Amino acid sequence: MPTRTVSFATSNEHKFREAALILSDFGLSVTRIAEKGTEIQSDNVGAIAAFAARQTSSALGLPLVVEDTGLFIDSLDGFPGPYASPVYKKMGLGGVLLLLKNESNRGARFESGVAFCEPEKEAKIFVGSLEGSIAKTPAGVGGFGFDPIFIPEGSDKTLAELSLDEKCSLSHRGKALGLFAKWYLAR
Ligand code: ITT
Repeated sequence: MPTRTVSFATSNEHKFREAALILSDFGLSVTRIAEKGTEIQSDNVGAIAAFAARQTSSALGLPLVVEDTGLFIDSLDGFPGPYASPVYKKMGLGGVLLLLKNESNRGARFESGVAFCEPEKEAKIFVGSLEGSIAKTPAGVGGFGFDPIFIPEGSDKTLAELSLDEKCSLSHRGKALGLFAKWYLAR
């Protein structure tokens, strides 16, 4: 039974659902704030989340969490990295698969940066990553974003073929939010 509530700022409903599931395992319930602050340009997902968390927390006068995810593809020198959102919207999964056509090195990783911030204070940052590879073709209907083409290391299924519980138990987001929850509860 959740005993404490955390505010989570995101424009992404899927991300919110995953965050709520992950944090409920720690007895934390989550309230969504649909407005998330400015996404600065940086290679560092923790720094991106921290800037938005500090800005939104101070604007609303509320302690809150922001999470930023990047997808880093080895053979593309880390592209799209933190620019996963515009790349997903403009190119889609098909565009990314086309960039990797005939590429044998399909290694990739998701990185999640979680930032907790209280108004006018410095953000506290937690990071988690998930190593894996880019599939040759999309598979699965679960999850969101790049899940249908991302195969976690040690698996033969894409993230979109896993249940939400299975995805969250191994994901970049699950790891980073797990670190946040432990710290938050121990404060
Ligand atoms: P907020 O910044 O408002 O939270 P967003 O959708 O812009 O929402 P991100 O910048 O963190 O979130 O993520 C960028 C994109 O990366 C996102 O739109 C998805 O397409 C993709 N993405 C993020 N997390 C993912 C995940 O767990 N699995 C697959 N794709 C993901």
